[in-house]
Amino acid sequence: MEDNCDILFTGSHLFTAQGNEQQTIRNGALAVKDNIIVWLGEQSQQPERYKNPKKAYYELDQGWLTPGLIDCHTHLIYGGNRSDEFRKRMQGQSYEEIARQGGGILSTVSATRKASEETLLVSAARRLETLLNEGVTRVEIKSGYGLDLKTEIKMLEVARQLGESFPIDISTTLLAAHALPPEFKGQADAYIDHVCDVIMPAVAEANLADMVDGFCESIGFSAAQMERVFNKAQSLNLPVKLHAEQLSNQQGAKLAATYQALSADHLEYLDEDGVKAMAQSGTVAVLLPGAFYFLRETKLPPIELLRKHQVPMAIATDCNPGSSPCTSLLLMLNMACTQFNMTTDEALMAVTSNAAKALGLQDKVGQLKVGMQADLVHWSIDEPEDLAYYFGHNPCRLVVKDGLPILS
Ligand code: DI6
Ligand code: FE
Repeated sequence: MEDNCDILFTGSHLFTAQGNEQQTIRNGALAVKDNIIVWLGEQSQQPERYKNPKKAYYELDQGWLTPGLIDCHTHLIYGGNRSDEFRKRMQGQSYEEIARQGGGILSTVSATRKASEETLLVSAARRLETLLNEGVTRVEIKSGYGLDLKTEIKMLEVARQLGESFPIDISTTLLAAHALPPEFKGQADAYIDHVCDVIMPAVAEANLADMVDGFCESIGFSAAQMERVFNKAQSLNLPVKLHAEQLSNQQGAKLAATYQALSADHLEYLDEDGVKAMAQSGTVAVLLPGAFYFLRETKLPPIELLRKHQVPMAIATDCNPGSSPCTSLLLMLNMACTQFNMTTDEALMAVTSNAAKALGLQDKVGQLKVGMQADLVHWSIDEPEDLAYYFGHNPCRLVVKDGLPILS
């Protein structure tokens, strides 16, 4: 039949992440054609024409079908690791002290510059597979451990290659303004010139970055320096986001909002002015419970204010060797609830529709809705909130991506 579908799912409940009365559909069915969702609803209402799919029919045994999860903030590609630094921190040194002594981000920069593309690819692929096994179908990956043109490009090329070789979509972000490289010591403004005049145009020309990010912090770059990066990004038509208010309040979120940033991330030290600015510009608050936990931060991000001003909240792993060596987005769901006092509903939206928004992809992924890309996960859980309730447990049973089953 002309009007048939390719893939049909029945026998499961649906968590749509639409945030309306269609948020959950009990005893649902969902039909896919050309990798796009063409119908979803109660199984009893299913149109006749979708009953004999051309490619695959999944008769699921209860459980829940959700959109593929989205990890919207990672530094997944890096050389070496920093367990030695963890040892030092556990002996009393702080993250900032270690950074000021030339360790921290710069030690990963040195390891990443030395690593071959192949080495970076293999180690990042392992981390990516772990995410995929927990139902993650899109991952944002930042550069930022090269801090020179050659290595920033090497990292972004590895990110693009991962997207080609894995059944997972990758969004790439240029984070050249992550730290001051040793060859520019004492010359932060000159490095920002180099980022704007050399690195950004070359990366844009090669179409290697979907977005631009920076680290606005006393151990990173000032708001004035970030503004220069954002101006350049705007002239290259690249959307921006920002690591803001992680260790102190630098008014970074406000600046990011002025540039219609897709997201401002971390935000432990964000104040109400910053929250209001984000609400106005529609900037997503990306919260990173892994970094909060691993750095033993005690200042909580202002969840109550974000809620009050209706700023959309996302959660991500921040997977990186220094502040969050974590590859479990499900664990982040649990920690967003237990540590940040997010509700289980907020946590679920934070890894689906709001995470898509943080990447500017809210019209394409992150919801079960007619017209959306068919990135689908089936979980053996009784209720959607079980995804936030369990920790150290993976109820993912099946991922369907690009029309093909990945796990079972
Ligand atoms: N904040 C973070 O938590 C990561 N980057 C950043 O700007 C950590 C990066 C690292 O320590 O390697
Ligand atoms: Fe980060």
